[in-house]
Amino acid sequence: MIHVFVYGTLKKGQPNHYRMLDPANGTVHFLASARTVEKHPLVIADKHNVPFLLNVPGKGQHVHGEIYRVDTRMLEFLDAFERVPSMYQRTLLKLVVEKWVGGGGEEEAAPSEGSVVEAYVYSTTTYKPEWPALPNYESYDSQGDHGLEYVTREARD
Ligand code: PCA
Repeated sequence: MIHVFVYGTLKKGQPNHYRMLDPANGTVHFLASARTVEKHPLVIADKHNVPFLLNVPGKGQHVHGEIYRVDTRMLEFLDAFERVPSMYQRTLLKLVVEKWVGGGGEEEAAPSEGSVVEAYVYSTTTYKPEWPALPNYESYDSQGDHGLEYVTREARD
């Protein structure tokens, strides 16, 4: 079972979520909402207003996101889309389950609320020196009060 925790534009309602729903990219099943066990800075950076979870545990907030079960094809798609390893690095992260929905047919024991699970996350260790000082967020929303709307891949020049 491959589990991926998404906290940014891949979440439901965010600009890249539809890419996970395209069967050509593989399959996903939503499993749970969750938060990072350790605090991490989630910042919005670069000229395209891209969300990055900085690999700086202990700083920032307990970041909220969604855990999905994905197949290897989807994992390969996401790695390519997130430009691993140059833009993001995919690492395992500990998460506190908020609400486990599960589903998708395959038997998988449902962890209770508050239990700790591990999933892959697209975080970055290769950030610019000023990024840790940027405002950080607990839960990413491209349309949030910050006004830093995400520039989609298609809209970039
Ligand atoms: N996509 C990945 C990492 C940041 C982003 O926008 C995600 O949603 O988790």
